[in-house]
Amino acid sequence: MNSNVSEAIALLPPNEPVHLLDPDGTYHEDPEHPLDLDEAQLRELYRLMVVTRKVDREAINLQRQGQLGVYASCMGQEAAQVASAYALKTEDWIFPSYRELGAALVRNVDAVGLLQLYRGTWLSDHNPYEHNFALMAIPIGTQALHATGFAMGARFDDNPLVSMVYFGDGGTSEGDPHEAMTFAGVFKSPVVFFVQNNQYAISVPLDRQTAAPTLAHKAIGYGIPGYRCDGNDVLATYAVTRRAVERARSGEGPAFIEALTYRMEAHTTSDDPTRYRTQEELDEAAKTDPIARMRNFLTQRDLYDDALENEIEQQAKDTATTVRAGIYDAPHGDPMELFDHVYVDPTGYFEGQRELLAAELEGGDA
Ligand SMILES: Cc1ncc(C[n+]2csc(CCOP(=O)(O)OP(=O)(O)O)c2C)c(N)n1
Repeated sequence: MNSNVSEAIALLPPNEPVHLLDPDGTYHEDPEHPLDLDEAQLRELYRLMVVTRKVDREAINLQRQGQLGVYASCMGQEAAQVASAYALKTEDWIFPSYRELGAALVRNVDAVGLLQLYRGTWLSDHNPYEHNFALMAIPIGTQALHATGFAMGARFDDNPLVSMVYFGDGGTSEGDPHEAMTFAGVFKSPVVFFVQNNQYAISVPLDRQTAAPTLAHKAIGYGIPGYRCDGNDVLATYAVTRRAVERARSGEGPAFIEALTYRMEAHTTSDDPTRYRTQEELDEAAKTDPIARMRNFLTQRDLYDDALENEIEQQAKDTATTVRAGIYDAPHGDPMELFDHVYVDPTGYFEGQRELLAAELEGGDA
């Protein structure tokens, strides 16, 4: 076989996504994806998913009570997010979209800070350098460029970090990820493109998003290997991501991972999903719930009991209570702060805008 052809074939994703855990918790050995997690880590993955779901629900409730302007739930995507973030080292960087609460909690990003952005009380949500976790990106796919550039800079500095960027199935149609992947492929940037294929981009289903056989097949066009995993399987997602991350770290270049999952909630709290998907579809998706699956696995291995359940439930409740206390009626801050961290040397036009807002606030018109 011509070597170009065999090289190209090596970039193609497997026919079936990597899957290690059945919904009833049965675990399938896969020599290519060995489980290098001890008992404490297995419990930790479960705990992180439970806490994520609890805080996610609290955020939806807060939005319903008028405390958040909007919120984008990650319900159903906990395994994809928690496992992929967990597969990184703490020195690695994460570049999230607006839906990555689960990844943020792996990095101990304060959920109160994160949700301030959705409340509109604070200009950003946290200090990225404290957690190696960039700010949430609302414009689709822009963070792919940031992650790629950041990874490239680290390589120039001989810093062995890897950056991982999250975007959705819809994001794969945008120009920014395309540019980022083109660049990363050519220059072998140590970046992992982690795509949560949650089946919808707002109301647009996957079959209207792309004519590619799978999203992971797109990677070959950039000279990047494409991988696929069952994104509701926390162990498969961890194993696939871990390999891709270590491959990138060792200088072999970027990777593209398509994690197959399902967005159980609305796109955001402003969306009405009953207009584009059926209850039957939702019921079917609920059978693949990532949290129940991991609980079944832990139970089968005698790693789960009432004491653990109570401990995790209590922790999840406590975190949700802290979030509620921190967000409820949180003061809105000084609108003039909007201008504080934009430029080191502000432009004249920018200064003009600052003065305009100050005058409006003074006049009581704003
Ligand atoms: C550049 C840009 N275009 C359009 C939008 C409006 N928008 C917000 S979310 C979204 C769909 C994104 O879907 P996907 O990438 O699959 O991610 P998901 O929301 O499902 O996680 C769109 C089009 C935006 N935020 N930014």
